[in-house]
Order: sequence, then structure tokens, then C-alpha cells
Amino acid sequence: ASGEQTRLGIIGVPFAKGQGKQGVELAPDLLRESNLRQVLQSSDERLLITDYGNLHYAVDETLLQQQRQHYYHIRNYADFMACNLALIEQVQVMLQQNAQFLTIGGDHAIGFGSVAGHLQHTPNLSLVWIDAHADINLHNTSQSGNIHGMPVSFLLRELRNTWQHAALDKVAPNCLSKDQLVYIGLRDIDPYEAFILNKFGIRYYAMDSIDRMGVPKVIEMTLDALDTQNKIHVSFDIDALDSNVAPCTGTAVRAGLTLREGISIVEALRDTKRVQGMDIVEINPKLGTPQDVRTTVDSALEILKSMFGYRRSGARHYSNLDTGIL
Ligand code: NNH
Ligand code: MN
Ligand code: MN
Ligand code: MN
Repeated sequence: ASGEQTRLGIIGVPFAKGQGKQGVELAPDLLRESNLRQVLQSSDERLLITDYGNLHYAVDETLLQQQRQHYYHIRNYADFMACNLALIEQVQVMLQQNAQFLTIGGDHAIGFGSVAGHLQHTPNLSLVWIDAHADINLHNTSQSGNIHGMPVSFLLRELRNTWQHAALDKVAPNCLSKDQLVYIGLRDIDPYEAFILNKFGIRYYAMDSIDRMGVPKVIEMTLDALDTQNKIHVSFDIDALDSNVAPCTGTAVRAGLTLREGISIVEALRDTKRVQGMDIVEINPKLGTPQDVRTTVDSALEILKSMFGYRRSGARHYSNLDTGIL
């Protein structure tokens, strides 16, 4: 069976400086302690998992200078960029050695490096951003100054010039076209973000669209919009799920996706066989009770299982089972 194995690389990115709450940095190790590897492995025996541990980074003087001169009004720019520069390299290493990769946050600020690294390996990429929030603020539109609300603006061709002091052409030359981005699950869009989404005609299926059309139609429209030649990156913010199934997150928003809707979306994406990279972010075990933490981690594991092999219909690979029982 070794000939049909698919390699999956996993990197933990314990980054919490994209927002104000301590605790998201604990998620990578918490998922590992919650048997992430065994859960994925038992979902698909063909997976060959390599865990690259947690990402480290160092902030240099050039970034501190950019922060002091140009980005002093947002929080932790230098750390954000240093971490993402390391992640851009790490993702490329993982894609040289594996068919797929999973990035475990940390907060959603790392979505920049995860997708940018993916784009360096695979320039023709589509992005599905599953989130309660659009994360498309610019440094001068953000109300909070939190960079986890901005990563998409670093990725889109049409918005990169708003980061003119970030040297993006050097650190992440490949960018995403706006017609290869689809959002699902939005329900807390800032006013300037709505302006940007509408100005550029970016596709988004907010919760009201899901209520009107249902998940199957939204998935159909999402897949119709994406170039079938492209690989897909799925960036999954746990706050896309309803806060009753994912209570432990920094900016929980009620009336979100049910766990079944989340699983259904991820299964449909997985079934395209084009998903090459995924992020799971914003799990904060310091928020909520121990039971809340268990609920949130269990939901995350269900989402990841469905992405990396588990089928609710029971279909799976039988090579280890045909031992002569029939
Ligand atoms: N839009 C808000 C901001 O920019 C909130 C972002 N919070 C998130 N994003 N959790 O996914 O600060
Ligand atoms: Mn490759
Ligand atoms: Mn997010
Ligand atoms: Mn969010």
C-alpha cells in the first residue's frame, strides 16, 4: 500500500501577536496532545504524516525600522512580518517534501505567510477563507489595529500597493487574484471591509446567503468560481463555526456555521482532490471552561478529519481489512 500514500506535513505556528488575547499560541501543542496525528491517521491509513514542530522566528532591525517609520499605528508589525517570512519558507519546504500541508495557528495573522508560501510553490492558487470575519482590513482602515484582521489584504494583487513599505514584491512576489478568492461564513464585516469587498467584486457567502441558499448551493457556486486547474488553499478560522460548538476563540460571533455545515463544506472541498494546503486558526484554550475547551478542540478535530480523509458515509480503504472474514 506504500505506493498510494499521500504525504501531509504539519507545522505549528504559536503566534498570538495578531490580536490582544493570550492563549491562541497554545493551540498547536493542545491539538497534538488531543491526538491529532492518531485521529488523522485513523481517518485515512494512506496518510503519511510528518510533524515539523513549531515555527520559530527572529525579528530583525529592518523590520523594527519599518514598524517605527510606517506601521507604528498597528500592533506588532515587525513580529507579524518576521513570523510570516519564516512561515513562507517553511511552507515551501513542506510542499517540496509533501503533497499537502496543514498550518496550525496561532491567530489568523499567519494566514498571510501560509497562503503566501503556498503561492510561491504554486502560483496558480485558489483560496477559500472560512471565517466569521473578512480579515481584509488595511493598516489605515482597521478599527482595532490587530493584524489578524488584515492578512487577506497582503495577498490580493489589487490591495498589495496599500502595503507599499512592506517590500511584498521581494518577500512574497506571487499574489492571489481576487476572482480566485471565496469567503464562506461571514457575519461580522467592518464597514471599510464591506466597501473593499464590494469595490473589487470579491465573492463572499455570508451567513445570510447560507440561510437563503443552503450549504450545497454555496459550495456549488464556490467551486464554479474557482479555476479547476488550480490547487486550493483552505484557511479555516474556528470562529466561522457557531460559538456553541467553538466557544474558545478570541472574537466569537453567534449564529455561525453548525458543525455539520462546517464538515459538509470541508468534505466538498476535499472531494475536489485539489486542496493542497489548510490552516486551522484562532483556537484559544485560555478562554472558557475546560468543557468549552474540549468542545472547541473536538470540533476542530472533526473539521480536520473531514479534510484529510474521514468519510461519514463509511467509504474508506480496505487494504488492512481484507483478512479473510468473508
Ligand atoms: N474585523 C475585526 C478587526 O479587524 C475583527 C477580526 N477578528 C477576527 N478575524 N477574528 O477573523 O479587528
Ligand atoms: Mn510539490
Ligand atoms: Mn480570521
Ligand atoms: Mn474570525
